[in-house]
Amino acid sequence: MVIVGELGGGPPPGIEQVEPLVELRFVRSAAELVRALPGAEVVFQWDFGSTWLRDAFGQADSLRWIHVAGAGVDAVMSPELAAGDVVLTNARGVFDRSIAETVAGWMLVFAKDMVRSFANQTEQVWQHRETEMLRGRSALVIGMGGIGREIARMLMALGLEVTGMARSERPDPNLGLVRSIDDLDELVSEADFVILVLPSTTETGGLFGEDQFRRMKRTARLINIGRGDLVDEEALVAALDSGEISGAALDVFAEEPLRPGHPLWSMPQVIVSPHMSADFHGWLDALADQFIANLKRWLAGEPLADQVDKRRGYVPGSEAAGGPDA
Ligand code: OXD
Repeated sequence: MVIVGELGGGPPPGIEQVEPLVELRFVRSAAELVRALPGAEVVFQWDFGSTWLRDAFGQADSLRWIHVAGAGVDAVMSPELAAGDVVLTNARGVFDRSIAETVAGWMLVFAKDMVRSFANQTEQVWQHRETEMLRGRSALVIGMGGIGREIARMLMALGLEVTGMARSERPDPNLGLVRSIDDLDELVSEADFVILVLPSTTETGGLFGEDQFRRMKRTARLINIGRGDLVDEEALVAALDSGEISGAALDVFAEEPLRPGHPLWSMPQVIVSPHMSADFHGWLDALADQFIANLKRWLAGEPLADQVDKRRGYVPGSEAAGGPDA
């Protein structure tokens, strides 16, 4: 079994417990992976953003299972992986709550004008202001897997009117109805907060560009915790600059880390978060434990949990159970 890369600066916590059960090969570079892949049946993509495996996929002569320690599987996806019978699993369910808390936090930061309060405090300025209420505002959550559903639940608890959107319309126990992505143009113009929770796939790339920003309310804010390529960043900067939308909170970017000097860094109405919306104290243990539990299933010949539909880029059924998807 090959473990790809480092997360949080090291190997998966507790992985030594499987050493008696499988032969472990740790790789920390693309070249090491090319050497380690032949003969390996399992790859644990610990650094979920590494593209080494996608690049070296041709060397994988015995591969049967890839586990990605992340919500998004885009870094490993390729037409060859999608077409073949290698099973792909991910970190479904681990991040639902922490991402929902992050999203709610950003919305409160916007509504309560906290950025201004922090700046004023630094400068010892006492400036009384009135702030917005979240209660009664509308949120459109695009992507209704486990993460999107947890966000929806939390925002409902804060008193927002929440609309969920997925690939197709379906009934939902909390929202009554989840709307189809075909209704995006109509619904995006009604929302005070638009929250992107989608994976990066051939269908979702560039979903938000000039056209969507033009449709949004001038007072609306965009929140993206999905993937950077869902949004045309140039169009976003233009929409923020011209006041077409009023703010954005972004955890993901087309290129990460966001380059120094990028206009998004210095816009006061933008929250730039370094791809950490999910990462709570203990996340590395939770990710490693999830993989080890699945490895034990694998060794026992049992079906693996959290299998990703490789054409869709997410775990089907997580619409109802928890996990990242559309
Ligand atoms: C991701 C993650 O997939 O943080 O973005 O897990």
